[in-house]
Amino acid sequence: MKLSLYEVAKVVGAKNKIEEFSDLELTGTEFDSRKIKAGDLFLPLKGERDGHDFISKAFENGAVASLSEKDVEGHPYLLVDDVLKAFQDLARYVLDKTGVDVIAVTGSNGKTTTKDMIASVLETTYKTYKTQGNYNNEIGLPYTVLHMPQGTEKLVLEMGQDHLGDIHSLSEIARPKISVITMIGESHIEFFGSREKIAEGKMQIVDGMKAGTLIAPADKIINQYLPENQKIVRFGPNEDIYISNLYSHADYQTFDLNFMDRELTVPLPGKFNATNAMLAAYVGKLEGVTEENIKRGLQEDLKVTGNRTEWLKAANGADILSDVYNANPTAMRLMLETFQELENNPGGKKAVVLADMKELGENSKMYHSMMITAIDPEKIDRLYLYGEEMEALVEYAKDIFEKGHLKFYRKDLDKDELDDLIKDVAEDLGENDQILLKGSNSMKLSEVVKGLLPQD
Ligand code: IGM
Repeated sequence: MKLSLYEVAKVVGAKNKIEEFSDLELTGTEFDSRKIKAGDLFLPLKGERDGHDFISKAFENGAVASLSEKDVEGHPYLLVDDVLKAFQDLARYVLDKTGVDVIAVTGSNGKTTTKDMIASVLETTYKTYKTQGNYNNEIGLPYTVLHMPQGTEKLVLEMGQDHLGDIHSLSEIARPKISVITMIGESHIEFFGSREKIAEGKMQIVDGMKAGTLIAPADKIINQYLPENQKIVRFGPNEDIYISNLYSHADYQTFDLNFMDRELTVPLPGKFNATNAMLAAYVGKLEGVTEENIKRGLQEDLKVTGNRTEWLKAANGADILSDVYNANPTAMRLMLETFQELENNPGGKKAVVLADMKELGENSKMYHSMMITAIDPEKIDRLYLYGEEMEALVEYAKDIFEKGHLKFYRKDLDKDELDDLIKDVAEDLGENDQILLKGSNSMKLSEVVKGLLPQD
């Protein structure tokens, strides 16, 4: 949506004299200076490095203004105490101003597929936008809001939780009209301590809702946290909404729903995808989508997010955490931390494959070598590094990994050892192991993942 500098200044409570600058139209917002386009507002967030160090880079790349926690020379800026908070306030403002309907989705597994299915159903009838990739945290959610196209009527937002309270803040920003909890699982139980706490965290999805609808599993664990001022719809056998006559095929499911006349088909494997589709169909009903369109949205038009972080099963049973489509230092560090915190599978070890992060500019080698501070050899049994930039990390990693536990593969003008990497990773991987792969798309780590998956 179109925002002007003065308008944003008001929303974020800019503390500097903005009258010094003339008002101007902002075309977009970015926190990664590599992505800045002419006319954008830059948001210097804290990651591996402090975004404030990149303000001049952002202006070079065409930014017309920046938020900032300190004074900026020679360019329009808005002085605030906390850039992240300002960014979130701005997202809240945009939601108010546009009046878009927000559908929020959380759950341990299946939230991404469910989000995609809901968006696919709504898209048949409304101008719809949804969370891209894994942009489901305190930065990703406001980013999604600020990137929704002009005229969006329905916004489907994924909400992730690493810690108790995360979903509370996200719900306060998003103020959902409909909230969907796909399941109460066990992910990040190491931070939460118990499934109760996970349930409590998920249920905070209603904290920002006025009068709306909560769709939640029949799982008793959430009963103690149910809100009083919302319409509540539970799903499961003999509940408010449920599946019957389910026929599960290798790559599609057919089933009936107690609130629809037609039989439905989803072109995805796994019974849980019938449940995800039921949730999407129900949201469609609530929003006035016809049965015909619901069916079409789930069956013909369904596109599920492929390019994101995903857990996959290797042919030998090992767990693969694949995040092979883009990379920046912050995201790589977060992923390493998350992966290392996971409990090992019984009798299993952990392996990590890291490939070059592209377009990091003149300090690229430094960013790569700094990853050493995010790697704990007590937790990682084998480290595979691949690419010219990653070679900078080898220098440091070889001091902390024993011989044979660190392997380097070249990719430069003269040589590409991708095939050796694929072969070694597959050979070394035990059936109880967990393996993380991360790097920029152009490094083709997707080929390594492919080499581990069951061949069809
Ligand atoms: O984990 S994230 O990717 N995230 C995004 C939002 O949705 C959920 C997932 C993430 C987060 Cl949580 C926070 C930040 Cl601050 C990513 C970032 C992020 O983009 N960090 C970045 C950097 C750091 N540290 S982007 C980036 C850097 C690009 N920058 C280098 C440092 C490029 C650059 C290189 C050289 C130059 O001269 C100028 C720019």
